[in-house]
Amino acid sequence: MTRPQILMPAALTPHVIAALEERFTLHRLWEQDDRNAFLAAVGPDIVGMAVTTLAGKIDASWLDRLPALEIIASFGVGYDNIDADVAAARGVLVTNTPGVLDDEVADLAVGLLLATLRRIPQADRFVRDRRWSSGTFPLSPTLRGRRVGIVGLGAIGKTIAKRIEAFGVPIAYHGRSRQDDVPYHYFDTPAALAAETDVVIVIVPGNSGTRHLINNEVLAALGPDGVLINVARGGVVDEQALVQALQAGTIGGAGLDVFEDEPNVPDALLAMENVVLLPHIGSASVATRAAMGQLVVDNLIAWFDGDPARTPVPETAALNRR
Ligand code: NAP
Ligand code: 8YV
Repeated sequence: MTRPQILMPAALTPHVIAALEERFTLHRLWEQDDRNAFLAAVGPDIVGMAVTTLAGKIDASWLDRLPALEIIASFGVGYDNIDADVAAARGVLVTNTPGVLDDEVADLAVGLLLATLRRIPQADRFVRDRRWSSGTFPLSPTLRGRRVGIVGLGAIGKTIAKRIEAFGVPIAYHGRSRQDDVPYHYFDTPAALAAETDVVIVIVPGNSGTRHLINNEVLAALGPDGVLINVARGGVVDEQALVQALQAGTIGGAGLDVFEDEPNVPDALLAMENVVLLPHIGSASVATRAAMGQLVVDNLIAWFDGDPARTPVPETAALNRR
């Protein structure tokens, strides 16, 4: 029996590569000197792709070169790296890695919130720079007495909310629709949520509907003591407006795991003391990345074994029949 041919544009983890090589013929595009020539040669035989969200957009121009493609298995829950509507129109199933990273990303979001409010990285720099012997570290803002707003009360948003509950502060949320089965107050716009809270945590998907959802108006509503935490996608926040709001003191601080043009971070943010900046590490523990990789492998194996894939994205779920 011929082995299904899988294209990997950019390297996933060694475990994923090894597991896929056991079952499939794996083409490592990133190792090719002439990628166009390589794709022209193997493209017609490719039936599956294993992709990471960090390897550029998989759009119509890719699908044009892969006429036999059946499935794109993506490493990450957010799949803004794939044009899922185009894939659906061409009968290509797309899978992502939901669920297995909820706890890890929620832990990171809460850590980033505390680090931002209590200025933990700044305090660490204070000790390392041997400034402690010349004075005490300035007093920080606090989570005490605050109200926390979550923009995007989905799988990860709810997992964050559970953790915030333990801190004993009130929680509210915004999404496109009210959820009847949650105990948190609902606001129908991000600005209304920001006006009634002192911390806004953003955890929605990145797409055209959420682009710059957090804009000037929302930042102004958050107010001078307000803190923005973004663990979603850089494009969900208008980064220029955020820089201006931080510079003008319109908001008090920000904790950012994601940026509009990763890995490029605006110089203005690097120069600020009231921000904490992370290199998109929400899910980046050894264990969680392994679980995500395994789900990529499981989706491809299930599909080519003739079973439904494990975690299809909604746009292509109707294609998940065998
Ligand atoms: P999810 O379960 O699908 O939840 C998404 C939530 O966003 C839903 O509650 C949805 O509620 C809300 N939403 C969607 N579109 C919206 C809009 N236009 N306006 C307002 N709310 C909207 O997704 P998840 O698993 O929690 O993941 C969320 C996102 O987090 C991912 O897509 C990814 O971009 C990001 N993420 C980042 C990291 C990291 O490393 N920093 C790691 C994992 C995930 P409604 O349908 O009611 O609007
Ligand atoms: C990963 C993520 O950093 O799952 C997501 O949507 O943003 C993160 O878990 C990313 O997928 C790595 O490629």
